[in-house]
Amino acid sequence: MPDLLQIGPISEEMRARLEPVFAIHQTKRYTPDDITHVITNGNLGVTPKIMASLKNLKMISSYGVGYEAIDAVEAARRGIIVTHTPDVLNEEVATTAVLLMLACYREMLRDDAYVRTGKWARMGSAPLTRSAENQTVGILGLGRIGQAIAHKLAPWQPRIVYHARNPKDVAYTYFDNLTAMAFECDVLICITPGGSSTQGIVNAEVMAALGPQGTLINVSRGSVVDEPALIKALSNGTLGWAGLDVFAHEPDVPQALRDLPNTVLLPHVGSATVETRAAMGALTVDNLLQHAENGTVISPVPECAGL
Ligand code: A2R
Repeated sequence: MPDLLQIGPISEEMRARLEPVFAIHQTKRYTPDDITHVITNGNLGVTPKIMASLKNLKMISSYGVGYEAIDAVEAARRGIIVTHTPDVLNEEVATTAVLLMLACYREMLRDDAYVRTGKWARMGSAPLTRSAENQTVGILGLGRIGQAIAHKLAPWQPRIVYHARNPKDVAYTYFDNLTAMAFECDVLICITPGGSSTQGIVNAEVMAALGPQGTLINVSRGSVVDEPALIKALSNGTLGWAGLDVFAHEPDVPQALRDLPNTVLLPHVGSATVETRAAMGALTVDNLLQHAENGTVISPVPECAGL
């Protein structure tokens, strides 16, 4: 029976499918040389120290699509296959992005409070909001989820533009410069991977280009947006609104951000529905079971695709 190191929680359904095949070890009690497989998630990953200590490691199965907390290049160099759970969460994260955008445009939180606090009865109709129809929406990262966001926005008839490392074979307009794209946009939706290549790429300059009537949506990683610059821009009116599912130091969200009325804030729940989390758990386990059976996997990260 191969030995599996469990980093982070797993559901009962996942455990029930793994237990007949793997001896599961918790992080507090295991013998490093025994471990051939690791199950983890996108937030916890595998630290370089743990990875280096597991001399017989063959495979890491990570729950979630982002895997910047795992050194996949080093894993590939050692012949360790890393898998993740792409695609099964595309629609859910795309829905979260659209919800955040609409909530900002139509001031859902302000107007919800308008009813709850009795302002409606005291002061009459709520102030008008902005229409989300026919906006220019810039998507930063037009990958699997970015394309799902573009499709899901269709009923609002947006003009879609995008920035990624390379242009895609799509009908949307490509910008090779993020700031130049932000100048053209009413809304900027971030859905790139995290990690060093995207660290702080949505900076003060990009926010100023988006402008006082602009809306920033982030459903990718908190690290992609310069958070202190965002607080400043939202506070002094350089940027209009922000809808955020992710933050620089989760679960700590700066009080200054929480105090701003022009934000909608979610606790990193982009994919967090019962159905989608079950699908992510199933794929995480399927990768492990298939590897235990015949050494192949279903959804390797690109760095390990050739292994
Ligand atoms: O490599 P490209 O040209 O396909 O662009 C990818 C883009 N991207 C970047 N764009 C600008 N600057 C960068 N430094 C940069 N690095 C990557 O992000 C691609 O268009 C997109 C990522 O797409 P996928 O790999 O299909 O990822 P998926 O499944 O859409 O998930 C995106 C992220 C995850 O990594 C989690 O952080 C989050 O959504 O849940």
